[in-house]
Amino acid sequence: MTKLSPLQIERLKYQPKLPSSLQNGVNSLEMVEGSATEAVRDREQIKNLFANTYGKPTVTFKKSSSASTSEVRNVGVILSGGQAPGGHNVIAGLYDALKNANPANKLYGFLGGPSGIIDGKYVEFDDEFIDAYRNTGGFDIIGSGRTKLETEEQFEKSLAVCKKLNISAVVIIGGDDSNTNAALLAEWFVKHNTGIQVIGCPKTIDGDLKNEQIEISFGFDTATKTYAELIGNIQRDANSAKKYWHFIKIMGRSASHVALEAALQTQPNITLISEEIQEKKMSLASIIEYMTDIIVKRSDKGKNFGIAVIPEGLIEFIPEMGSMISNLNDIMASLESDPDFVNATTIREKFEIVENRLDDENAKVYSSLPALIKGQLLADRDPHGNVQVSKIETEKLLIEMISSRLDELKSQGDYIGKFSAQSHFFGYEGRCAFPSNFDADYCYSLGYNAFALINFGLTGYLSSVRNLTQPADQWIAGGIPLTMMMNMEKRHGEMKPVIQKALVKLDGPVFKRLQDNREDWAMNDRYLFPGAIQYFGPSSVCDITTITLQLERSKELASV
Ligand code: FBP
Repeated sequence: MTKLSPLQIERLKYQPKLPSSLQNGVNSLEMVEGSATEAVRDREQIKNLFANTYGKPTVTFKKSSSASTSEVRNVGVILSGGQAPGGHNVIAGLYDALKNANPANKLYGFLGGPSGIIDGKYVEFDDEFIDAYRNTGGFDIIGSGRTKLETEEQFEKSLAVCKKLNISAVVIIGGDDSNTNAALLAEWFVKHNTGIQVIGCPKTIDGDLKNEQIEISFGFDTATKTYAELIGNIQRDANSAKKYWHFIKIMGRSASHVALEAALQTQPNITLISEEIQEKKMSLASIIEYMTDIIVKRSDKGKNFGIAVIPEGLIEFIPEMGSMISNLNDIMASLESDPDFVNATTIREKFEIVENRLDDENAKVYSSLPALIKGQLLADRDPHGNVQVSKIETEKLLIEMISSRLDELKSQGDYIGKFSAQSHFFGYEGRCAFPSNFDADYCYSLGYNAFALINFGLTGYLSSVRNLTQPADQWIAGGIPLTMMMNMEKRHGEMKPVIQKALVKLDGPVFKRLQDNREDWAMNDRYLFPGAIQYFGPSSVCDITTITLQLERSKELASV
């Protein structure tokens, strides 16, 4: 028998909370339709591409006094993209709702992400299987993957697998790219009269799959609390030893929500926010100046230590870097099939070939970088054509450049301090933590609600649970048409329909909290030590959501 940790044993007993509307099961629900919807941008193009699923209304669920019966349904579920705490609970909620609706219903899990539905690799869930994973972190129940579901051949293969298993609905648990896949698959299934529905669930620790209808993606709560615990621990160490500057890169592929939230929970000396850097058009040199200035001023006060939080996606937001990376992305495909590049015997030869292919200004930027970073920028793109920013050691780039700048200042007599830096990257540490109570409840509700959407015959919808800063029984369950969140963006050099990413709003209350405090936090050590996530104890400690969600929701409520 598998040995379980004491916390694992306790968490298996946790009963996640549901919105009151869902508490009597999906057969006792009424669906209320909102008005027809439109895409966020590029409406005509999105409408043409999604002729069968575009413009549907938002929906919410209400408890109904009468109970209906529900026909037998087989459903397939896919975990897609990066791990996020709570994924297992989405599946557990889906399973419980489906069995509650009709015990003859079956739930299949496709293995290894979207490729599972294409290749027909699956498992069938039963009580024992699901019970072993309740309230646990990770995606290991069925695994995940980043295959992009978009070709005719992939759709046909998926259809054949669904037909074989008599599956009439597929739930895709993923981020913006994976839910774009969900929208494409939903449209294809309707267009080909397959009768198969597709429902998405908003997942990503990055917190960038959100909009007016989706308050937050699941996993953000647990991941940010985990990083905040680690940053807090390092702050205590730094404040004890008083000899290191810690440069901490925090995950979040593009938007800086994770770094911002972790910073608000811990109050480090420096926090960079990519969106601000882009907005102010700050060059790499000006970022170095900004950070160096704080380091020198702290040193003048006898503080040769500190904490700098750096968002993972920073490099793409620095204007000259972003332009160079986008140029590099466009030439990557041709480079990969270029014999000179492929057969180059030294990395320096590769750098030279790249510099010759890039536009002049971009070539200058590329050649100015340390070899370590130049090499990392050539690593494989992800299946969506993005640079894998988690592999680019921006924290080390900053340390190296700041060190050189401090040496210059020292030689001019403008700095007499000591700079000794440690680099960290917190990302994978937070993606599979035991879900916080918030994520355990939210995920279970999202999964449960996904089956309600299926039961009402909807397709091309994202499971939505709102009013999240209130106790769970007051949460509002419903669905949002996926096309409502879409616009056209360039991917692999081509314009494609994609779900719009939510970046940090520089005029929003969350960034403002940092802006109002950062000068104070830079010089005075206002470190907070959040400690580990608490699963048991007073609700004010265990069930509390992120500062981001609280500030965004209170602004939203104030404007109603
Ligand atoms: P998703 O958007 O798929 O949830 O993944 C987000 C993320 O965790 C990013 O924060 C990070 O840049 C990336 O995944 C890392 O991907 P990988 O797991 O492939 O290394």
